[in-house]
Amino acid sequence: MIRFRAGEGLLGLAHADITTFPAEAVVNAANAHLAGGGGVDGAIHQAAGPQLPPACRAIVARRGPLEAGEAEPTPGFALQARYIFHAVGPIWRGGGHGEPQALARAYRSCLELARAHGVRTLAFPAISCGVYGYPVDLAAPLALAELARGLREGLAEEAWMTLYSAQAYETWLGHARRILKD
Ligand code: AR6
Repeated sequence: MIRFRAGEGLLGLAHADITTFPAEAVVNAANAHLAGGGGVDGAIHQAAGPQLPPACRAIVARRGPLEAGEAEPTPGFALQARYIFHAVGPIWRGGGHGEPQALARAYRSCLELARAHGVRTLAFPAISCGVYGYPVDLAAPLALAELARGLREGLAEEAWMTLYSAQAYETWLGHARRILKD
């Protein structure tokens, strides 16, 4: 676990499972219909319990499917976290279809939800870096820069990247050491 400073805020990296991470809000790498799935989405649904799917369905019924870059909140239900911010990342299609902008927006949308809901600490998975195929060496610097920018603006106090594998943690750490200050 390591922390970097970003203005008044802290940007942390942890080799951890997001479902048990002690943050006020955890971010889910969801799909447009908030329909659940595999990866971190499956793990969060499993841990949050049976109240989560109806809450997700109600959101999509109210506003329609989410575009890449958007995020919507639900309660955390059985999670320790008070909220789940369901963010939809872009599907990687080679990088020339607005993927970087959409990925940056996904992180930004969650920081703005944190601000709106009085959440000071939130934890992110590596959005789009699994099934959606975003190359991690491109996603990591972009995500870290976007989080640092939001923290410097005071949108939240602490943002954590929870990396599920030791290899992912090392990759993100390498990028963080290059672009952030301890
Ligand atoms: N904690 C933290 N990170 C995790 C965990 C966990 N418990 N489990 C997996 N990861 P993915 P995407 C990492 O595929 O690429 C779903 O089916 C994982 O190693 O979960 O945005 C949705 O329903 C990877 O680095 O999300 C969508 O349809 C990262 O989380 C689609 O997949 C994200 O991988 C979204 O794809």
